[in-house]
Amino acid sequence: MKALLTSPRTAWIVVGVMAAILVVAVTTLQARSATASAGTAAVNHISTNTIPMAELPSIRGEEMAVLTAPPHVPAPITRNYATKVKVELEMFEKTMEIAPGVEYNFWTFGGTVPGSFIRVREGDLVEFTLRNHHSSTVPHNIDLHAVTGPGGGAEASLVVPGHEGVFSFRATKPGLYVYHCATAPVALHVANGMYGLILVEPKEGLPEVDHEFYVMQSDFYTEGAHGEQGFQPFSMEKAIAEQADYVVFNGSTTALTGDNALKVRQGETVRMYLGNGGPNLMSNFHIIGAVLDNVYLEGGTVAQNNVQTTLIPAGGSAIAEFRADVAGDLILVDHAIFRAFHKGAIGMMHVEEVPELAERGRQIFSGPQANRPYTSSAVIED
Ligand SMILES: [Cu+2]
Repeated sequence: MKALLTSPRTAWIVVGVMAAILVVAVTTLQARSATASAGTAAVNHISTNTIPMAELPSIRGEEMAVLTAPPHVPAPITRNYATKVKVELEMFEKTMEIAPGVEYNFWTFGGTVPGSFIRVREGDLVEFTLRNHHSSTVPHNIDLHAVTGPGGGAEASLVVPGHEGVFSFRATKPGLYVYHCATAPVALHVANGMYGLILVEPKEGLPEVDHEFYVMQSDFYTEGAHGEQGFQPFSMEKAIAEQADYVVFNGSTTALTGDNALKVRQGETVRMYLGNGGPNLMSNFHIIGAVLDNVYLEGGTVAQNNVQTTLIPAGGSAIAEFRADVAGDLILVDHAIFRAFHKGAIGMMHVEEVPELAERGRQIFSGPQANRPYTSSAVIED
């Protein structure tokens, strides 16, 4: 370069070539930028066309919402019009067993973990009254993932102990949604059990089934190790490290086992409203001994068929449907399997045999046909 610049003529040639390169580069950049903005415009155009403005149906009359404790679900909605649904939900602290002989001070929506199941219809106007019992030690609120609006209702519903707050929202989008407390520190409120599910039933309804169940997974962090007896305080350290002592369905290791097992009869259809409160872990939901015929992934409106294990994120849900074709016990687990057998994420559904369907069941699954000694000819070398 130094040698080239010794001659003024050569120097001008170099400058000329560099200027030409610069012009080409700038032109190319301009062309790319034009293409990019054309692309952005096209995307915007598509998105505004594919999401039409929802028409809000007119509201006729009003009714009180029926709330249920897990594993129960309010009856399907038979109305064919939108109404004002009044939900009244009270929050209070309650010490309950998280495992046999292990007590935990849960913070609850309605006295259960997960909280009361809420069922409304697409288009309904939901008037929500949130009450914080005077014995509570802290303020609470509610963020419903079904709400379109700031904080999912959190700011509008913040109440100190002994107060109630009221706000309203339109259930514009059908699906199964998580609700949870969103009062700072949010993670602490969620870790103590403040979550539940709200179903916004599509206006055309859901196909009729024989049973509907409400099952929600969550993880808990205690000062003592899993199974350590007595009252166990919350461990912030383990929660931050995501080292769960308990991973459970419906708030305890025994909520769905023994006498609490879900019960159906052979040939009956089942719909499960599944949720995951977290606070940290994803649920790898699986039913040992069943294939899920339909799974509405992530609680939305599109169903996948013939699913073995469905992933439910923390703060997410799924709706699973199947028919109990074979009699016997089905086992609900988180298929991150140490959680099932060592941390509590296990439940049972007992399928009672129906005599007329017994033979059909045996054609689908034989049960044991042989168990006998045999002699192997294989030689195993070390
Ligand atoms: Cu709270």
